[in-house]
Amino acid sequence: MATERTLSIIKPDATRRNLTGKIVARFEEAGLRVVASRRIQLSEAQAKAFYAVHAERPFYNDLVKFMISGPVVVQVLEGENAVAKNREVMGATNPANAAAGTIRKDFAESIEANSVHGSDSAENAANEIKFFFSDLEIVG
Ligand code: YYY
Ligand code: MG
Repeated sequence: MATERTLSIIKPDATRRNLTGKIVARFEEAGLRVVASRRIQLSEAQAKAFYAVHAERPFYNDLVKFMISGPVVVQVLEGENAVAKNREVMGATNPANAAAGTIRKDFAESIEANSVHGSDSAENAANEIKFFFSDLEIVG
């Protein structure tokens, strides 16, 4: 498996509790390298567009409100099998179902305030990375 890139977002519940460094350490311990990083306040339009795939789901409006409730840290992670590896380190969407030692098990507050986003396929990763970063901002 060649080196791959994925998009990560450290969500507002985690930045609010000053957990950015602890979460980045989990990525680095798993062999993922941070090759781009920016702390931003998402606009409502950006959050809606980023999660457009979920627009018809019952949780969409609350998810958008949550994602704009405070700063987020958007990052590009690089490594062997980065998409799957990041999903493994993150744990299941619902922290109640997340495996021991995962970010969501250890830090998430709820299924909504679940501390991190990670791309779920190589194709989505490419699109999500483009959503936030230009090629010049990614330094491998
Ligand atoms: O990729 P992942 O973040 O693990 O889950 P998704 O199914 O893509 O849902 C995106 C996001 O939506 C999830 O991280 C929290 C929120 N959400 C929710 O609030 N309630 C649900 N029943 C499902 C998802
Ligand atoms: Mg998802």
